[in-house]
Amino acid sequence: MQERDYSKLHRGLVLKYFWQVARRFKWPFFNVIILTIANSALDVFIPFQYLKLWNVLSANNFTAVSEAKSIILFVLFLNFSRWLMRRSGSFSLAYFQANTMAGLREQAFSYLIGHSHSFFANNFSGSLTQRISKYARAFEKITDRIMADGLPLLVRGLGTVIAIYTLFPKYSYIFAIFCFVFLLTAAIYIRYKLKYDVIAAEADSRTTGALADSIGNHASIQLFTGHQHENKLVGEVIQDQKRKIVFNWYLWEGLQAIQSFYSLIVEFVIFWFVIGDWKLGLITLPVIVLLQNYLIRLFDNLYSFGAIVRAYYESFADAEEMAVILDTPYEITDKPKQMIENVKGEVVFENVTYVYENNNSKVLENFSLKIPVGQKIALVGSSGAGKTTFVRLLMRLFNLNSGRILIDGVNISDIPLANLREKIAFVPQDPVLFHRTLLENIRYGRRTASNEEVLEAARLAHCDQFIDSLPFRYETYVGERGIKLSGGERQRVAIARAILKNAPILILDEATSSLDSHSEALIQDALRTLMKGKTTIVIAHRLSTIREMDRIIVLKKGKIIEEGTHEELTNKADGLYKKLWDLQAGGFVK
Ligand code: DUT
Ligand code: MG
Repeated sequence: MQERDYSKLHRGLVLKYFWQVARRFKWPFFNVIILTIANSALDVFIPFQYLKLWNVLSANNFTAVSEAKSIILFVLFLNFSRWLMRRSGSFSLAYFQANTMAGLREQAFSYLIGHSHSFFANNFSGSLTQRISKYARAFEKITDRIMADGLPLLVRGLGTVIAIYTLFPKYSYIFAIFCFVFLLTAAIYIRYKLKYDVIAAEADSRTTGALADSIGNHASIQLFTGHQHENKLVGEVIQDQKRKIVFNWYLWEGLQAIQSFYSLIVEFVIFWFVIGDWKLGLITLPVIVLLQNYLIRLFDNLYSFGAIVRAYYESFADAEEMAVILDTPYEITDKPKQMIENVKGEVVFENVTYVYENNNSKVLENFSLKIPVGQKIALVGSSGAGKTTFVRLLMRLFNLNSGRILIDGVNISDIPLANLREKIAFVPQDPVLFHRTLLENIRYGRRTASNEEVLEAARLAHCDQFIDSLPFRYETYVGERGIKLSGGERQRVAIARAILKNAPILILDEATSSLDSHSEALIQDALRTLMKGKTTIVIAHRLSTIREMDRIIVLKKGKIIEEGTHEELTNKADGLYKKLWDLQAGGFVK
């Protein structure tokens, strides 16, 4: 978890994105505010009626009964209005919060998912998921505190001071000073305490992390009998968290202690004065009862202030993590200049240089390559040579550092992203699937495809062999990331998607590496059909699968070191390709 700095919260940023969604529901929002204010004002006004009632009853004359009755009828009316406002306010708040939270989740997801490949490489998906829900919850937390405590505190605090002023100014000054000191102390104290909140929150995420790491490695723990060892490691983290939490809770208790001490003193001071004023006949019994009534109610409200300040900081800090992402422009800008239609499939790399952010070494440097329309090329080379990077650049998952890439003579950075990617079918090295049905997963290749077309693609990719043996066949859910399928089965699903997509440029990154030789031979057949008339880039370590390619390109550290057909390259006396081929074919180097 990142170190939080509460003094530098981007409040404006958070409010800007909250408002973007909340303004769609501004009527329920204003409704809640007005009802809450009116309701809190009545809370202050009603005890006044009781004061009148005591006065009437203590006067003890003939008209007292009817007057008293009309007062309590009026109180009934006020209480009924309060009930009505409170209830409809709650409904409005529920409507407003639920709608805005849903809107915030949609807003956050919709923007976040458009970020670039590198963004996701640099941020854990688990923590991003958490940020979206924390963002929406922060909104709920802050609006809850404002409507339930903040606004009522403001109105009742002010209302009480004004009400008492009309009766007896001296006491209103005492009340006002008391409120001010009470709130100031709480605000300062909580600000000081925030850094311990951060420490406690960090300890909490450390515990979560340690638990997740150990549970995720359950297989290793069992294989290496690490149970006791893990108990000790995880136990230490839990104990450390305990120490931090206890200290934090003690701090909270400290604030409560100071506040209740204030209350005790102010109550004493007020009634000390009251006795004096009563002796002088300046204050009547009903007013004394009223004062005490106000005092008790105000204590309740004031105690909630600590929770408001805390919720305020926490909510803004939680929401800020997401607001910053919303404010980060996309790395890959989509400025549609030129659509490509009827793509023939000529691919040209011109002096392309690319460096990964986290890695200083250049993966591709001054790399040039021309693939004529319909040519089938193979990229080979040792692990880390830059093969996957090459195809990612062609799909514009990253921006180049220099150089350019052209498809049919059009620079790919001028082509709208959706248009570019619609023209390329890609089977990745390690396909990841949605936790949805097989049918939906395959259909992702072309979401408008009919069931028959999906089944046909599945048959061509030899998916039907394993799908038919599953209990729910095409309706089977594949588990998170496709974990319930074997590596080879996932590859076949990815190939079926590519077949369904049927785009003019086809890229296969180790597409059949996890298949057994028999399935691979069958799928090669299907792929051969698929490649017909398409520009194809095949990446493979198993060289037997690329023998028939028009051109084989051997990469080493991002540079082309050999190229030619299989025959040409195997005839080159001391070429790298020949060495690899001999290794794979004969099992040893002569
Ligand atoms: N690399 C990064 N960051 C990334 C991905 C890769 O720094 O997000 C580095 C690692 C590697 C180089 O880029 O040294 C090339 O990686 P690539 O995935 O292009 O290699 P490959 O040729 O596809 O290797 P393999 O055969 O193992 O798939
Ligand atoms: Mg690769």
